[in-house]
Amino acid sequence: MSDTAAPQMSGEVREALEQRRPVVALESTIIAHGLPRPRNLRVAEELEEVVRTEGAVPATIAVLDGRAHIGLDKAQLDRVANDDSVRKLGHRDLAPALATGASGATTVSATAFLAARAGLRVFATGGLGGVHREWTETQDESADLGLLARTRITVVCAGVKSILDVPATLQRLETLGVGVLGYGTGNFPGFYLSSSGEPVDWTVRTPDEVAAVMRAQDALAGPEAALIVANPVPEAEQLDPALHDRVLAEALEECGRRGITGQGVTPFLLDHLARETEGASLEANLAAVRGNVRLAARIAGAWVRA
Ligand code: PSU
Ligand code: MN
Repeated sequence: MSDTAAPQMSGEVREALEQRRPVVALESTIIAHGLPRPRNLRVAEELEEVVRTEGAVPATIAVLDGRAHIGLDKAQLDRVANDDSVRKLGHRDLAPALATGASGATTVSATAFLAARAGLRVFATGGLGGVHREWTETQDESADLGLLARTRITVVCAGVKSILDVPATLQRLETLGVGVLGYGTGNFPGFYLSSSGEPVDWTVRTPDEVAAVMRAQDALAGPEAALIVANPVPEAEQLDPALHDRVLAEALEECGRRGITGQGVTPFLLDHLARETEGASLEANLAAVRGNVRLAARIAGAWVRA
């Protein structure tokens, strides 16, 4: 068990880390369970390409046949995108997945955990998980939040998915001591929307400023919490806010009617929105993720130079 429990790092990622070149961790749940086939594989490849164009090395993270991988080759990426047996793994699922030989895509919590332990410091995703709107009945709060409260990694995201209770999620992040920086904005982004309408306390404008905050975090040597860089989707590429609100209300109702709970909630809502907006939510989602991946690569560059 002891050696198979060790993650398999790709040669390219290992070399980049050794030479202190920029590396960006990418999650795989968005590929396996957040985007429709066959687009998902093209997006996975495109995101890796965006990282490379910015001069950094991509490290997509997933578990295959009971082994965690930091950096996937083409065939492995294809499996994550197209293999029906690929499960959704939060960080608590990693041990059973490794022990049983299972395969799974990693959520933000599992990706951040594996990335930080492998020495990666910058991670890009679409939107974080958070507190669901039905929290008082279901207590559904993504494991992303608790894990980020104890993991030193910088996560670039377009806020939290708007299917969530955004103010409650921001409150939880405050309680948990997770720092939030608005990137070029005083508002917390709204995932498909450029703004959630909620304010952020801190605004930064350059990758170097983010790297300076990361350095200060380390120098303070406080609790091992993450840093969230909240990067809005450009207004020209956001989902029409009125359409967003209408379709989301329907999706939440449908989710409740069908009694969908637990890990199934997020994929159901994302899929429902994509269908009901005729793909417009998908385009906004992809625009957000692309922007986050590009910014993460630039932050990773600033970090290794710092
Ligand atoms: N952002 C996206 N699409 C996704 C997710 C985030 O644009 O599919 C995934 C992330 O992996 C996140 C997970 O960690 O959804 C949260 O799921 P849950 O609410 O079940 O914790
Ligand atoms: Mn959940």
